[in-house]
Amino acid sequence: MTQTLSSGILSYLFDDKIKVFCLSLFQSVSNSQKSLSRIIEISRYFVVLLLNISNSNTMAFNLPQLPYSYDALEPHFDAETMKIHHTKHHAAYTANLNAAIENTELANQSIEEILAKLDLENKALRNNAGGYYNHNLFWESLCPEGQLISLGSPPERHPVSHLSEAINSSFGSYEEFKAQFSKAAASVFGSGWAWLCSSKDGTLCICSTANQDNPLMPGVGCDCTPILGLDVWEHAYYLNYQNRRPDYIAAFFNIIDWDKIEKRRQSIIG
Ligand code: MN3
Repeated sequence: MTQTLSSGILSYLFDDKIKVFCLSLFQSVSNSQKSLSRIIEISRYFVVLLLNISNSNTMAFNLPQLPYSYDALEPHFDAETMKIHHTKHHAAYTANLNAAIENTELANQSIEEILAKLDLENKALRNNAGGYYNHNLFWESLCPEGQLISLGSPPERHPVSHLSEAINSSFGSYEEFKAQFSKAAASVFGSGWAWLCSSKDGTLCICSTANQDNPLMPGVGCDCTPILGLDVWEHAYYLNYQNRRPDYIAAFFNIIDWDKIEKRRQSIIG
C-alpha cells in the first residue's frame, strides 16, 4: 500500500527517472521488513528533497507528450518528420518561450493569456509563444487513421454530427470547407498556418497566418478562436513530400480527430 501511495504521489510530481529511483528505494525498505513508520519517514524525506530539486528546475511551460507514437500517423505523416518536428522544433519553441518569460509576470500566466495581450513588436515572444501554442493544438488535433471511422469514398473521417451541421451552414458542404481550407493552406507564402476557427455563436471561418502567428494574437487578421490548425512550414512535410505541399495538405484530412475539434467548438460556444 505504501508503495502504491508513493507511486501515485511521485507520478504526479516527478518524471519517470526520479520515480523509478525512489520506488526502488521504497521497495528495498519494504523487503527488509522495516516498520511502517520508518517507511513513511523515509518517504517524507525523499518527497521534500525531490520537491526542492523539482522547484529549482521548474519551467513555466513543458513540451507535451504526443498522444500517439511518432509512426502512428503514417503513411500520411512519416515518423522521422514527426520526431524531428516534436523533439527539435516544438522543443525549441518551448525552451525559447520559457527563456522569453523568465523572471517576468508572464511566467505565471496561461499561454492563452500571454497570446491575447501579446505585443506584436516583441518578436521573441511572438514567435515562440505562437510556436508553442500552435504545435500543442496541432498534435492534439490528429489521430491515427486506424482509430478513425472510415466514411465516404475514398475512406476519410468526416466531422461528427454537430460539427458537420456547423460546417454545412458555414461553408455549404464538407467538400466546400475542405476546398477552402486547402486553398488557404496552399496560399500561405513561405511559412505559416491555416486555421479553422469558431466564433462564440458557433459560426466557423477559415483564415491563415504567417510564421508562428495565430488567431489568438490581437491584430493578425483572424478574429475568432482556432479549433483546428495545419502547420505549412516546410519542416512539417519536406522529408516526405519535398515541395508538394498540396499532397501534404490532402494527407492531413485523413488524420484529423474531429471529435476533439467538436469538443473545442463546444467549449467556445459554452
Ligand atoms: Mn512546425
